[in-house]
Amino acid sequence: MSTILGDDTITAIATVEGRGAIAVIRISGPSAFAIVKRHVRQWPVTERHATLCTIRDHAGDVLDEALVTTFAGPASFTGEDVVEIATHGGTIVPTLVLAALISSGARLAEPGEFTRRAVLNGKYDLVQAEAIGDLIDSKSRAMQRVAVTQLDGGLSRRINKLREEVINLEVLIAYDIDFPEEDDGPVSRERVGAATAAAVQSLTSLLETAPAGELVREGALVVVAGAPNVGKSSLFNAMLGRSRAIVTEIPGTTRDAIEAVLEAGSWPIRLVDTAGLRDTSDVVEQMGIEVATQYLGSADVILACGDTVQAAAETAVIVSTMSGAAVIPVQTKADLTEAPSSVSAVSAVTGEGIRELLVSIEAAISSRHGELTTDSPILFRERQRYCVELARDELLAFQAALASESLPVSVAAVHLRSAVDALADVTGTIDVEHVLDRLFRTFCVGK
Ligand SMILES: Nc1nc2c(ncn2[C@@H]2O[C@H](COP(=O)(O)OP(=O)(O)OP(=O)(O)O)[C@@H](O)[C@H]2O)c(=O)[nH]1
Ligand SMILES: [Mg+2]
Repeated sequence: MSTILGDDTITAIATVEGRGAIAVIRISGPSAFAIVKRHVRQWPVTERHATLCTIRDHAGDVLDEALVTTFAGPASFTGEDVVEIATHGGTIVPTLVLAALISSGARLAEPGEFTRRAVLNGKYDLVQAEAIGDLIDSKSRAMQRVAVTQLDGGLSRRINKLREEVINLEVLIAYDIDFPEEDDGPVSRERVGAATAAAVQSLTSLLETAPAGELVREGALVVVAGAPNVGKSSLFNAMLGRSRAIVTEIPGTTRDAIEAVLEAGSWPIRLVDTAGLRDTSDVVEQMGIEVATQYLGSADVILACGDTVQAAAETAVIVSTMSGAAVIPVQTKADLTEAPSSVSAVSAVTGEGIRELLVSIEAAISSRHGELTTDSPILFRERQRYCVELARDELLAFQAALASESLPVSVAAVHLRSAVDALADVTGTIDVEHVLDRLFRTFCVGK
């Protein structure tokens, strides 16, 4: 693998700004070692070993005692020479060290530029680079799990395998094109048809993972709904484990929708508390109800609250007419009644039934979207889904041309090349020689 070196050396503070124990300044590029050497008296002798060093500015004034670690390219994050300097935290020290490196010739990195160089140097593919962003942006355990799997190359391997499947198809076709005189040669139409159908199927099953990916990213929308004063905000707070929404004994307390993120088993959820549904002349309350109605329309799960079994069931019927969501009737204030109920009974006061409700929510989401398997690859970004969909459409076009015999095979094969390209776009791999290599290796035509 040849390393593409950026012609300049970039640097940035890699940790979040503010008060903290340490900050890490990263520098990458052909002059990284030379630049850092100007500011470090005892240059670290052993690569990849953190060495305590004194960092100085141009005037020789001490800036900090810091741990310096060197990574010679290509065995580094970016593939270039990299140095990481772990200074004391806060704002001043890391900024002074950064300024010293810049004054010695480094350039302040653009956002994502370290990862960009890592991709250009083949250390990561595009999916993995996206996974780094997703890992950092993770808002739930589920998202973190998906991102770690993608970073490990799970989705990339699946994509590469699919691409190979299509390339194998191209190989079959190429044989047909090269040796048309062998009428019923080793490659029958049936064989091509079966291989195409199998590839379409593989792409379709991968596409089916996209909704789960979107759900992990966005969180399933779970809306707490019901008449005023039934205890929706109290339930919302009890599920979150903190007082987020205002609770009073006055009906009509909640006016706006309040959102919070939490996890129900394996799914991340966006839990929303809404204004109580009723006919009212209060303009602000009406607007709140309007907002609640919109949330109900796009909900995955609705908790239909009522302070009796009967009321919860009635609420469930009403919200079912307003939404296609899974509806769970929830009897609130269960501590005030003794009668066992057939619906989920919860108490915000005693905490009774809250855990069970979360289990029911998880089951409702899974029954709508399938079990979440974060350890197997899923399409997690719109860009990935778009490329895979494009690849499948091209294969379907090829399949149709093959079935109708409307086009010469050599022309129909253009769709296969487009499918391969679309899959290569997912991981950022462009490899046009691949099919030729494979053709000669597999068929040994001795040509
Ligand atoms: N005993 C008991 N009282 C509850 C429970 N949940 C809520 N309450 C009381 O019921 C009243 C209304 O609670 P809220 O949580 O504000 O009800 P809400 O449905 O959000 O009301 P609006 O926002 O006005 O629609 C308050 O006085 C709460 O203390 C519960 O589980 N047990
Ligand atoms: Mg409320």
